[in-house]
Amino acid sequence: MTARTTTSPVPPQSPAPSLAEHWMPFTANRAFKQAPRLLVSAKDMHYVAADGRRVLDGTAGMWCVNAGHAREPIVRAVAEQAATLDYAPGFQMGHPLAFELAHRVARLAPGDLKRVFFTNSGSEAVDTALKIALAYWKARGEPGRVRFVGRQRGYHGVGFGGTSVGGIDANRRQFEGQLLPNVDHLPHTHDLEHNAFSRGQPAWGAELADTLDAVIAARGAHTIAAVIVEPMAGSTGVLVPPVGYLERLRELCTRHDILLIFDEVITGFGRLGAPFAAQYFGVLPDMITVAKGITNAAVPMGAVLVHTRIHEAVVETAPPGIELFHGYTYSGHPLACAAGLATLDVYEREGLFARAADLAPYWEEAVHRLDGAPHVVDVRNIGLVGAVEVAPRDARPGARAFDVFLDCLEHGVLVRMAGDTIAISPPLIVSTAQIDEIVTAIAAALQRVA
Ligand code: PXG
Ligand code: PLP
Repeated sequence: MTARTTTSPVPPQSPAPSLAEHWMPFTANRAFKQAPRLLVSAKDMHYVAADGRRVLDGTAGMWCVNAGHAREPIVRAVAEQAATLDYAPGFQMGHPLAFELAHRVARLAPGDLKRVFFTNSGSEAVDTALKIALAYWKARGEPGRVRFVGRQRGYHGVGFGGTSVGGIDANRRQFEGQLLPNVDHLPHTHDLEHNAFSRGQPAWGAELADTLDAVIAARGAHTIAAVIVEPMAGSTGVLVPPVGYLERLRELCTRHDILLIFDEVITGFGRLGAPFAAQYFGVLPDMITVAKGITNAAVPMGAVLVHTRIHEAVVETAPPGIELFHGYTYSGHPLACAAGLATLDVYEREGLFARAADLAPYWEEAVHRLDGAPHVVDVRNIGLVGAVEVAPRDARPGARAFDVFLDCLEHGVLVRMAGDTIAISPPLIVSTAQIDEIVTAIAAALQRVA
């Protein structure tokens, strides 16, 4: 190391960082670096951009900042934890906060999903759930149950497991031929012919769940470990499950003794106005994967909520020793646990899940003001989630929605695009005036874009 010899002070304005080295995730890197969009701070419902402009957060970051940004109790909990116990090994050692958080999460969980395995992301939660499913069937003496069933347009993160059960073509194409074998995909449930401009759950489409029956007939139930679906598909552009659809998936899985996994990375922690979508829809899966809102995104964390009967088979009846050969350096990281506990306190103290439920009718009315706006082919909503689908421009899928995103950002509102759909999902602390502001910005953008 060379000693610093200069005595000149640090320049008051540090130079803009080089953009070359950071290979950005899911980003058109070359275009971004030509015209970067940088956020430098955030508080409650707003970001501040690098040029000093305030931006209203219509997307809770990326569906994760459910209590709003930089909430004081969460900031304090993380800071204090960093100074108290920054890290503790999680294998064959523990620290109290991980147990406390697991207990608190289990209290919110539906049914008997009372065992909690911590990960650091939704992707890791999904891969963990798939591995738990395999371990469960081995423990149960049915090692031939190795197949997974996902769904077209499903998003389950970017691990090899999640990519394999996922059904977004663009995410699979670069890795074709090298994903998990033994995966089938159900058809997605998006059908504008029957369901355009639905409010809440669309009426048509429960029978789409019967395609699972065909997969079972073709493969044999004795080969299928688990079915994994997002109860409401988020990333692919907000696909709301038709009335009766999830119930039918549950019935088929129960009848054939197949595990049902709900991927609630987006829907967990209040997005629909209940702790989990499982409670919102009244359908009980065997495992739930979560991430994002579990810590209000202040520190990365994910988890799998597991039915006690699965835990019993894998853990309680195993020979002495390690029961599941799986885990992460940062499973149950102290900072994430501190953030999680403080986050659950904020949700509870402010009644944010109930608040989301109370706001949902206003939200629905507001979002459907965009019915009939230029280019719009569908508007849909559920809980505090809304989606505006536009007709693709020429043969360039996503181009028009991207322009809407850019236009809204220029006018101080952050929305997301997923293909040709503009998705909105504000923090659950959003005001009705801010809901209006988001919808007005999208309406104005739709008037301006080509
Ligand atoms: N499952 C689901 C249902 C998700 O939505 C993941 C797994 C993966 O989580 P991690 O933490 O590994 O990213 C997700 C993540 C978007 C968007 O714009 C959605 C996600 C992530 C980033 C952007 O829709 N979902
Ligand atoms: N526990 C937690 C962590 C919560 O977030 C909430 C709701 O926001 C509750 C309990 C109680 O739920 P509710 O306010 O809907 O009665």
